[in-house]
Amino acid sequence: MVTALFKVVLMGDGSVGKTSLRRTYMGEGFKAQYMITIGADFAVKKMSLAGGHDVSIQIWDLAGQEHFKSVRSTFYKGAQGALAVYSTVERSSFDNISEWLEECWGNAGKKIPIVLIGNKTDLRDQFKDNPVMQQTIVTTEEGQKLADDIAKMGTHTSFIETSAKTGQNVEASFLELAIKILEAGGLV
Ligand code: G3D
Ligand code: MG
Repeated sequence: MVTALFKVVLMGDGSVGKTSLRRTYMGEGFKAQYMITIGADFAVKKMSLAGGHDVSIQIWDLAGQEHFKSVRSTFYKGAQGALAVYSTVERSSFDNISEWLEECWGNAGKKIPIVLIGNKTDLRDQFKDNPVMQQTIVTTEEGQKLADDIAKMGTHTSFIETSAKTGQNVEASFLELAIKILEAGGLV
């Protein structure tokens, strides 16, 4: 049985839905604390996992600072896991995931566990028959392939597709990350 507090970071391009995922997960009514110095905020949520593990996760979210690499390095310090988020209707955000990983692992000082998240599946469903959108849509197979490639780099990795709008898989994403962190630490 493990009782722990994990620092996790939400990373990915602006507008992919990081803050929405955090809000959907936490529910209304929580107050994030804002770290003005590094342009990030954080909030804590407790979860109970199978096997009697009680973990709290402190979720760090960039507050609109995605475009300022210079302020982000401290954001990753001490992080034990990361949600790497892209939008399934914006291919450029998918293409940029490898840069986010590099930055994260570089600043965290090790290859911390990753849950790769393809968000906005509700929009992808809406756009699936629209020929104009086909080039920018990222399929489930492409997401899974990228997650497999990340895992091959020697990192505990999962892939989940979400909609912060409908709530689909949002809770599962944070749970999955907690499990990966426990696995990486040899705790389960
Ligand atoms: P960010 O924190 O990564 O920058 P935000 O992203 O959470 O601020 O989301 C950017 C915009 O995308 C917001 O719209 C938000 O409502 C929308 N969004 C986030 N996730 C989803 C999703 O899963 N589905 C849909 N349909 N929209 C989503 P606005 O209009 O407020 O800028
Ligand atoms: Mg945000």
